[in-house]
Amino acid sequence: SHDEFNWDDYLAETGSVAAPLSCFRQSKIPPNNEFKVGMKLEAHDPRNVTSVCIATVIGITGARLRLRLDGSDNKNDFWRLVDASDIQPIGTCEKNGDMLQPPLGFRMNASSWPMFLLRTLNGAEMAPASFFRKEPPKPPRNEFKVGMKLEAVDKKNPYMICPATIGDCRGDDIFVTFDGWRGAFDYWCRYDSRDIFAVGWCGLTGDALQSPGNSVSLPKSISNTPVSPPKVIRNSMQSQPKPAFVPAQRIKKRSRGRPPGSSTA
Ligand code: MLY
Repeated sequence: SHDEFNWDDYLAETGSVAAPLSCFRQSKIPPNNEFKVGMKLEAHDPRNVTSVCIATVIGITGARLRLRLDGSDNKNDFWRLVDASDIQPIGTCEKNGDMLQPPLGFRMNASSWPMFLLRTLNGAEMAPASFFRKEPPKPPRNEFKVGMKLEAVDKKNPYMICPATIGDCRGDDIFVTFDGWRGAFDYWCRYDSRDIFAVGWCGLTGDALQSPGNSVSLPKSISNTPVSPPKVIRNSMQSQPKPAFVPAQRIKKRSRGRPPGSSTA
């Protein structure tokens, strides 16, 4: 329909190019997602990655699973592709001679873990091994270029996948900037991150791609003046064309990206 986000129109309007498929560590055709809500699996605890825990599928979105660690709270859900390397069928850990661990912030006394584990697995529906897909290989090198468009997970709202632009490249690191959000959600990551996708990914998986934000970098006094037609505003800090859409009602404090190497929470 008329107001839905359309990549072809947007690329034309912004005079930009989509990052080629070969840039991404993603399968060319998104993997099928056969998991069902309620199924259990093993997952590395994102907050303590050496621990392998039991996780339950809480939701399904495109090729991703919304996961919650058994014994954890509902504030630390995380999302994983069905071909992620850090999820596996139940039994894998034991087969490797390792022990399943309670999640960080286990809500009971540590001494109750063995019994909790028995109970949580008793009668559980375990995701079959065939549902897990092999992680795609890394592209041999960082082929991203500044200005290329992509679809990226908003790490502050990880259920959201949004139109984004490569803002900078340094070695194996890329700066992902979110179109129309004036830097507030931007982040550095490696070129082979599993949280970035080629233009068209959401269209293929059935994920809801967010629309760009409507923030442009004009002071309110100017942007509220009814001038027509709206122009594409170039933000000199990001050298990124901004969508022409709506003037900013939602001007936020600028948060600049951290340089690669400096670790973030
Ligand atoms: N509730 C939040 C959501 C922001 C999402 C930004 N992403 C899509 C880049 C807000 O409106 O601030």
